Formats: sequence, structure tokens, C-alpha cells
Amino acid sequence: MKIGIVCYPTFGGSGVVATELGIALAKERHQVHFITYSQPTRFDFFNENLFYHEVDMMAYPLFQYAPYETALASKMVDVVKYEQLDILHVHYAIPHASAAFIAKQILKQQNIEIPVITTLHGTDITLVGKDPSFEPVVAFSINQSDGITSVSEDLRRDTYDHFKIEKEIRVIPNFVDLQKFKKLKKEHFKKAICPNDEKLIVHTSNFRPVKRIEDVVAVFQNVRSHIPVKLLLVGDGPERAKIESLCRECNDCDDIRFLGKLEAVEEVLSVADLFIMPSEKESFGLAALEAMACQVPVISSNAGGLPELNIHGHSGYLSNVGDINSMTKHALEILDEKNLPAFKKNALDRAKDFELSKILPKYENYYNEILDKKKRVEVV
Ligand code: GMT
Repeated sequence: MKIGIVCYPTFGGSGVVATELGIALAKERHQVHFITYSQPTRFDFFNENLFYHEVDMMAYPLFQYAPYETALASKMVDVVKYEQLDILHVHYAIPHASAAFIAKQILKQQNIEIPVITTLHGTDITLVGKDPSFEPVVAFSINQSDGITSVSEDLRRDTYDHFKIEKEIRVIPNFVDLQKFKKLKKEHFKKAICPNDEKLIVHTSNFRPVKRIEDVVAVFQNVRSHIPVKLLLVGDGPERAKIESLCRECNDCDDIRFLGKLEAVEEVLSVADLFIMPSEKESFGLAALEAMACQVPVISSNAGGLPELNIHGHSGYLSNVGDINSMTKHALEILDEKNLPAFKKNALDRAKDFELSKILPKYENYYNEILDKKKRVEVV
């Protein structure tokens, strides 16, 4: 099958899922064409079935805001037509689903039918999509997609609750490649960060307010008043300067390290004892799944799709958003040497439920289902 994948190519979870999916499909001998504004971060090698088409943006003084959607739709038309794609799979509704709709209409006039699948990832619905400045176009373009998937049951419900969606939304959860995300031998790294055998807590995110990183710091401070512990913060974004000031004010600089954006997150996760994700909203929590795959138990909020991933009392614990006391209690329980080995094992066992090989066929079957449906409509 020839598949076009449209996504944000940077560090966000939706781009990671789209890129890993494309790479996995290419290994299954599908031909995959990425259409994005820059090379996806995790696609940095040669594979005969993988292609990358950069969206060209013409600079012009009149454009206060460059019309990316128009350039993207034009590139989609070009790639679908000349690479003879069978299907377009767009990740994150805004603006990919509406650009796909425009491309589809243009191609139709040239007698080219291209089925479009939109995968909803979270903030495209829960934060940005619901905003009145986007809502009508988001609802319209989701409805115009031939197939719709969401990464959790919760996001599916949320989408039906907030938009008038007339079609089935298929839940296909996110996945992790256990060949890549696994506990690596990095004892020297652990020794450098925790020279006195302190426990190590890790948080990774794009440092947006929705991630509630101040809660991570608060839980860490509480835990540190009971046991020796260090904190690694991985990622970057708008909240970083604020959180750095917070740590400086509390004289925590020796125990908290900011690592910035990291490509090989699995190396850091390999030496972690606990992962914290206290998000206000989280449709799935891919970063938590990657932690579990590296045998790291998770303390998370119970927002959005997190209860579908993190099993309370097994792979970690769930608490209400902002409940620092509950998160602290759970963190101490997990970090207790009597309990830690079992939690680590359970975290990996839970990650196995989302192993790439289990989820990939769900996407392939869905593509075939949508293509068959299209063919049946054409015959009628
Ligand atoms: O977390 C973010 O803000 C980034 C965002 C994205 O689109 O890159 O993440 C969303 O998609 C991920 C992949 O499906 C999910 O694992 C995240 O839970 C989801 N984030 C939110 O819902 C806040």
C-alpha cells in the first residue's frame, strides 16, 4: 500500500506516534511518504520504502501569518497525484484534516479519489479544537474524513461530547517499540547523577502549562524530605524558565537537573526509579508508556486517558489533578525498596499490552477497511 502521513515533525507525541507508525509500516513493505514542514525527528536514516516531502512555504512581505494550510494542501495534491498514493493519514486535526479536505476536493476534480484518515491526538480536541476560533473548521473537517481514529476511549468520548460528529471514531491506542524502549545498561550515568544511591525521579514533556510541572517539583520536594532523591526534567517549552526560577528560589539546583530536549530519552528512563505525569489533561500519555517500557513505574493524575494506561496500584498510581499529598504518598510507597521491584516489573508488563506488534495490525486493518468501503461506494 502507498500511504501518505501528515504530522507535526517535532518532539510532540503526535509527531512521534506518526513517525514511528510510518517507520513500522515501511518495515512491513508499505511505501510511506511523510508530508511535513521538516524532516520528522525520529526519521533520520535510509529505508527504501520511506520518503519525505517538505512543504514549501513561500515568504512574502504581505503574510503576517504564513498560510501553511494552503501550502500543505498543495503539497498533498502533488504527492498524492505523482506518487499515486492509496490513502492519506493525517495526525492531529489542526490544520491537517482541513488541508486534507481541500486537497481531496482538488483531486476529485481530476478524477482522483483519495481516502483520508484523521487521527485525533488530544489537544487538537481538548484544548485547541474546542476554541471558538477553530471549532467550526475542526468539526467540519473531522466529519469530512473517511476514517477517524482516536488514541483513547476518553478522547473519543470527549470528541463526541464537544463536536457534532456523525461518524464512527475508532479507538486505536498509542504504542511503544519495546526493541527501542527497554532498560539499557547505563549504571555509569546513574552513578554520575545519584552518587550516593539516591532514588531518581524523571519527568519528560513539552513544558506547557497543561503538564503542571510545578506539581512535579512539589511532589519531589515532599519526597526529598523523607528519602534521598534526585529529579531529572527532560524537554523544553514555555514553562521552563518559570520552573527553573522556582527551583533556584528553593535552593534545589543541586538535586534537580534540566536536560532540555533529548533524542535518546530511553537512556535517561533506563536509570529512573519513578516517572511523574501530573497533567491537567492527557489524552493518552505516550511519555508515561515509554517510561513503563523501560521498567519505570508511573505516578500520574487521573485526567483524560491516563487511567486507560496506568493501572492504579499495579504499574503505578493515579491521583486527582493537583493532589500533591496523594502523589507524594504514592511516590514514597513505590520508592520503598520492598515495593519497587514489583512495581518495575508490573510497569513493563503493562507496557507490553501496547507493544508495536499488537497495535500496528489495527492500523493496517483499518486502512483496508476504509479502502474497501470506498471501493464498495464506487461500485454502487
Ligand atoms: O502533550 C502534548 O501537548 C503534545 C501532544 C501532541 O499532539 O504532540 O500530545 C498529545 O498526543 C500524544 C500522542 O497521541 C498523547 O500521548 C498525549 O497524551 C497528548 N497530549 C495531551 O492530550 C495533552
